[in-house]
Amino acid sequence: MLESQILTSQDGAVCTLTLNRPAALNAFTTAMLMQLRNALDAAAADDSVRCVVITGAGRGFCAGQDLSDPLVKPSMEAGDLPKDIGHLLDGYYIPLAQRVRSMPVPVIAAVNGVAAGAGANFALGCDLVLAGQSANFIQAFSKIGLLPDCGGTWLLPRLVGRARALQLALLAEKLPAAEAQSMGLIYRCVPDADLATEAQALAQRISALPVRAMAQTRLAFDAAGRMDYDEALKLESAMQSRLGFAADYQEGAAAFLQKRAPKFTDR
Ligand code: T3D
Repeated sequence: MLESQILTSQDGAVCTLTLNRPAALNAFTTAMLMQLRNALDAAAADDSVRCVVITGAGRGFCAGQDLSDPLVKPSMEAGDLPKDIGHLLDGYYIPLAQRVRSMPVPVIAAVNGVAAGAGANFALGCDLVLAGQSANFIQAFSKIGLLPDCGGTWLLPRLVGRARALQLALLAEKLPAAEAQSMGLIYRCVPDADLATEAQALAQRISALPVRAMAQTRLAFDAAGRMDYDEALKLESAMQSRLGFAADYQEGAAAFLQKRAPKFTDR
């Protein structure tokens, strides 16, 4: 039987998904994209999960789309018709990117090695990106005549500004994790040997916090990006109103006033 291309494990309230095609630097096949989305769906539906960590097996995080996948492999014979890559994006990458962005709990990318093309932008679409010091981010698309996908056109200018986004996308150079941190592309670069421990510790810490409010914060940030200031203020009010009725706010505020540790349960 074929080994699963996504490994799932759980420690307490933290679910870890591992991209598992190490011989190809975890490049995405269509089977893997489906399995990853299914694993995220399962984590979203499981009330015992309060934080998700995504990492890669072996020396890479993800080398982007597997260019040998029959769905995208270029025609090498005269007379073959080129394939429509848009179908791949519509059927696999868009639902995956949207799934991450709509998770009811925070998602951490633990980037353990190279993250290229859609692999880089998939990581950057997660809520917090930790990377090992030897990891690199590469917007590899321009090298093969494509533009940044898997959310790249939206994410990059917002994360680092237009000038740097164009630098990354046009030149497609390796961006070391430490530089990615200093330009604000990722949350933090850590020593390689500490990455897994740091990612799990962060996820465990988050899982004890009000995760529903965190997921709502992500939604509000994304929505505010499409609004003017007054609209964003109104949205904050509407969303805060709903959070104010939820158990976590009652618990958090009561625990503060009673000088005790809170126990958060909303999701
Ligand atoms: O049609 C479409 O493409 C639509 C979708 C687009 C979304 C995208 O993600 S486009 C971007 C696709 N990704 C790339 O172009 C990156 C290609 N890979 C590389 O440039 C390099 O592999 C890396 C810079 C990522 C790493 O270099 P290095 O020297 O550390 O490793 P390597 O030797 O190149 O790769 C190791 C193995 O992984 C190798 O296999 P082998 O020769 O040992 O059997 C290599 O072929 C394989 N591999 C790496 N990336 C891919 C891949 N196989 C298939 N697809 C890949 N993307």
